[in-house]
Amino acid sequence: MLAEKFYRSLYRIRRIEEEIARIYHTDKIKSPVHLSIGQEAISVGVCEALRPDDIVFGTYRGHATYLAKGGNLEKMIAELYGKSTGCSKGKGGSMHLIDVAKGVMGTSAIVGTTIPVSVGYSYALKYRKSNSIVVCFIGDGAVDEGAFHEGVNFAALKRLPILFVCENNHYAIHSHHVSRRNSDNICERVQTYGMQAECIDDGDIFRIYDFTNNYIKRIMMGHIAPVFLECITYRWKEHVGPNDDFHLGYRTKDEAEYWIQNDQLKKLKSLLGADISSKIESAVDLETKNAFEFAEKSDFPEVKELYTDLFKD
Ligand SMILES: Cc1ncc(C[n+]2csc(CCOP(=O)(O)OP(=O)(O)O)c2C)c(N)n1
Ligand SMILES: [Mg+2]
Repeated sequence: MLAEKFYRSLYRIRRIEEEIARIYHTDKIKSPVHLSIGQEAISVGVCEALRPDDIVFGTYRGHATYLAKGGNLEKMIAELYGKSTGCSKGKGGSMHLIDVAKGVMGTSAIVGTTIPVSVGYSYALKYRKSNSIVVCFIGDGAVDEGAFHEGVNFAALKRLPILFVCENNHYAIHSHHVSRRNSDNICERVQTYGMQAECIDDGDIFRIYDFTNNYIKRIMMGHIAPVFLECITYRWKEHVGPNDDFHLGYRTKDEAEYWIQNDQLKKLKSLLGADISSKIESAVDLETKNAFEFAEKSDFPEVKELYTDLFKD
């Protein structure tokens, strides 16, 4: 049952990020964290529709993307702790998550940098006649970058198998999108490049899943072309860090209220019987506990590791 699968993935991500927030003040986590709490349903809805060979690239707010696509949990937590067992050997932190075996080809701290890489990857897939797709997750802030326009244009021109997913939470750090550009209609801008673009404005996980599923079906039938999906969403926590930030004055709690009421996790739970949800929760709670213990027990990288992996051999 879809709701059960979605709930398991969504609850797992929420639970893990809440644990990250809870222990952050202890300084055991050695990297800044950009929590996805409130936005996770986008990664889950998209990734649940993907096949193992599909590829994702994410942003520095990438815990949800990495986990939803099956990235290894223990290695993610160890990475946040800066431990050698982390997915980037403890040298990348929360913003540089990767799990090649699961098709998570990387998240990046620099806004928009995964766009050209994603487009290049999807070009390679088409060239090799693979029927896999690339999903390139970006924030609304990335739309302001030149790389976005170059990437979208090239993908449309070459009819590449790539799904752009823009998580529009309205803000780039503390700047609202209407203070950053003349038009607030991102889809309209993308359509000028000759690409199909649609917006899901209510955060509904089933709609996000269906959209992705339909895209994959079209690709499998040989209709190869890029697509752009804008998902309106809301970040509950501060831009970076574990706290709330409504006291800062750049946004209001009222604005958040619709999204808090609309929490997909709560909605999914109401679709499941209490026995099913509590079974899922206990399994995830145990897995979470074990992952943090794994990170605690792991070692920091040795000093000689400082200069390894800087360049490809
Ligand atoms: C090229 C570049 N410019 C500026 C920054 C600083 N910066 C970090 S996050 C961010 C906001 C990006 O907002 P958005 O893409 O909407 O993602 P969100 O944080 O909302 O998930 C900026 C400007 C950066 N990391 N990279
Ligand atoms: Mg944003």
